[in-house]
Amino acid sequence: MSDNKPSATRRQFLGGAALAAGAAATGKLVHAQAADPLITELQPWQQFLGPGVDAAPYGMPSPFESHVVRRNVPWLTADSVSSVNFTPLHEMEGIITPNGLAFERHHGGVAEIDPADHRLMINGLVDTQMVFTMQDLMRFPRENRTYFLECAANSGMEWRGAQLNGCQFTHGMIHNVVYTGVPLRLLLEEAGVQTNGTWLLAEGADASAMTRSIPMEKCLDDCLVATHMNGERLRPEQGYPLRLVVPGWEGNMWVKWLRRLEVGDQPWHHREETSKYTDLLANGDARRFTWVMDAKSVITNPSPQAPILHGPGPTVLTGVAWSGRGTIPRVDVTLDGGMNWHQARMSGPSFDKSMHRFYFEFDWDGSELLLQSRAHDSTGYVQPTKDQLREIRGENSIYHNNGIQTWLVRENGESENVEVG
Ligand SMILES: Nc1nc2c(c(=O)[nH]1)N[C@H]1C(S)=C(S)[C@@H](COP(=O)(O)O)O[C@H]1N2
Ligand SMILES: [Mo]
Repeated sequence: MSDNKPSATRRQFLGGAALAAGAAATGKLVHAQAADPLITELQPWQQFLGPGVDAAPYGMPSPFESHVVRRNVPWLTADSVSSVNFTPLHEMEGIITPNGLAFERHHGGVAEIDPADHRLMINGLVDTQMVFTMQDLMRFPRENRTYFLECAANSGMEWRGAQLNGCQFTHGMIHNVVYTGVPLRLLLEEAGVQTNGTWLLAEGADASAMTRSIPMEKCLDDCLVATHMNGERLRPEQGYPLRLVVPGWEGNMWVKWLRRLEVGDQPWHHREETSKYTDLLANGDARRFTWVMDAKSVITNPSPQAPILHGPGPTVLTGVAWSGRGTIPRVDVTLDGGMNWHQARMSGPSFDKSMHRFYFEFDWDGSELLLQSRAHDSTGYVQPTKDQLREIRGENSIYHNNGIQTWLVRENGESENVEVG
């Protein structure tokens, strides 16, 4: 390394490239510093050999990314065994949630199960009761599909007004993962569902023995019994070695550590389903069995945990959108609390019942902004405002809040969770 200082022509080239990219995006120049010592001077990491290939047999993110973690809100639940933490949406790009960042929701902590000791049983109204080992399951044809999982309580704290300061906490009970699994239909066909078998009870092997009733129609449609997430085995937190995937439906039905499937002719009565997983309507009636997650979106940057640090000028806004009923062909964004809407640019794969990524590049004049995003799904449904939802459901709801989120961005680039009337 005799000459590590870039030549004048190379420096001009780098500066020129930066200028061209900035100009293409916004028509304004990004100012590159002429003689930045970080590019003109030899740096320590250029002078020594780094660790070799076996330093981390299972690789981890850069130590400079150590702030990118799941976080919880300690006052939300009494203890961490029956609790929840949140995906750091404001630190992510694309549509896939890395396995180590997928939020967790447990009712009895994480079960630690040796796959050699794990069994899946199918009983009830079937021709043949069956017990599968993990090896048995791996002999069925499997599929790869990308789906979001959203807890029905996501954004639940926001019903009465702006509460939590950051999209991680307001919207982070969601993850989006490529699952590998056996279609549930194939296992049910193997056991032979009897004609009066209209419901399925799914049971987990954890201490909470989480049980959920699912209509047979959904089970035979697109549910998976998943073994892998994002190319590797499920994480213990996500139900290793086996979890039920119920695409587009609320997270509590996606039973983890799946050990038993019982076919019945009516739904089972679950303690939680009647008390907790029920939406109260404004007139006091309960809205039961509302399983599909309606279209929803949130701007992840800028947001309270992700202020604008660069000042006025070219600014990239981004966020995510999803629908339990299909794809997201379109997202609108507003910078002024809904007076003017602009169509955002969708980027990345568009899968059914999966997260979608959107961008909106704009020239920030440095004045206050009221940012909102509004998702349209492939059925034509448009994400409602929080007030529109409250008209139907009142203020005492907890679950299924898919209302439009507002961030107030101040002149200094910091932002906070607000509501506009
Ligand atoms: N066995 C079992 N399955 C479970 C739960 C549980 O506590 N035990 N929690 C449910 C709830 S309420 C949600 S929102 C999702 C959360 O999935 P995650 O931990 O992968 O985020 O799992 C569901 N499946
Ligand atoms: Mo949940």
